[in-house]
Amino acid sequence: MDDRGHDVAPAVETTADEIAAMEIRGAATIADAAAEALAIQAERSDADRPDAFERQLRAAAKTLYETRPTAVSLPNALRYVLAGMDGETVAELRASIVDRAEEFRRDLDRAQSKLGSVGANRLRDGDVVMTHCHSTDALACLEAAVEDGTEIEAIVKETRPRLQGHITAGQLREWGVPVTVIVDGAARRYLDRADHVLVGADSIAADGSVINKIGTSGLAVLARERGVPVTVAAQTIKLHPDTMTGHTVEIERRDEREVLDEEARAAITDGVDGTDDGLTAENPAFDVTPPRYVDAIVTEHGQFPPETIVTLMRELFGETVDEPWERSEITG
Ligand code: RI2
Repeated sequence: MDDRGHDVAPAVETTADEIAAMEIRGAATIADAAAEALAIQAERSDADRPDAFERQLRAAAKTLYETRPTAVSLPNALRYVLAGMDGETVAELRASIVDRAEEFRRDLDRAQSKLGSVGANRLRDGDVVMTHCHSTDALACLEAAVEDGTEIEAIVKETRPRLQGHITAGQLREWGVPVTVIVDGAARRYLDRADHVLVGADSIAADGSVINKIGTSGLAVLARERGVPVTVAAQTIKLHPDTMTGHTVEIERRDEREVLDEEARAAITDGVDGTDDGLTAENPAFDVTPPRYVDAIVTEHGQFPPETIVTLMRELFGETVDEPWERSEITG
């Protein structure tokens, strides 16, 4: 039971906890896990009436929705799967959710590989690509380039505080790509050697702004100064439809201990464990890169200048979006 008295399957709670703790991370992976969790909820539901089943599904979606606020792939995935809930009986409703989740996950996979081949077309033999954080969409471009036989090298920013750059480095080495890992502060120096900056996105706003791991905007500004093009690899599940109606994207603030753990804090304060020692750390997980610093957004529908992305957004999402997990009535 969740705190509103609805039965949420323990496996859904586990997925939600893993997303919140970033054991499941990365916008596409989160979307995939959320769709899978809804299918599990449907399969394990003990509801004996259609209305009870629908309420359980909405409660599960809400539990998942409330884990992390910035990657729009999460609500987009939940919305998509719930929109497919259809039937007169619990058995029909269950089958509709399971099928829809499967379709969503298949499409997600396909979109990433399509996007990868579009992104790979931007790369030439001998190119050096600078990356930030770990994005499966960005890596799909590099994987497709490697598969095409394009010789590339990577400069991988480690990406404080959680060092997701190490995941990128590991993946690239598996594919045989020469990798140089640098600290985030070294980016400007190493941009002299880079031909591209390639990053992912957690959300893309209607004006073409890119919301991605903290540090992306600074990197993009430096890249512009150095004349290095910035490519954002993002499936359309990263498009944030609410921004078409004036909403902004919430930037997640994570625990300050990711920046300054207890040991580091004690070293700074000389062990004085005061509640108000005048020392705070802040940990915004994402930042906003204005469209003027982005050269292209690469999607499964091709590449777009950021300022034109709203056209695609309108086409794919329409003008309005709702939050079905907040609905109390039954749609039948
Ligand atoms: P894919 C990550 O956020 C990074 O910001 C990365 O660029 C983005 O998700 C997209 O990842 P976090 O979950 O969907 O590490 O391209 O905070 O895998």
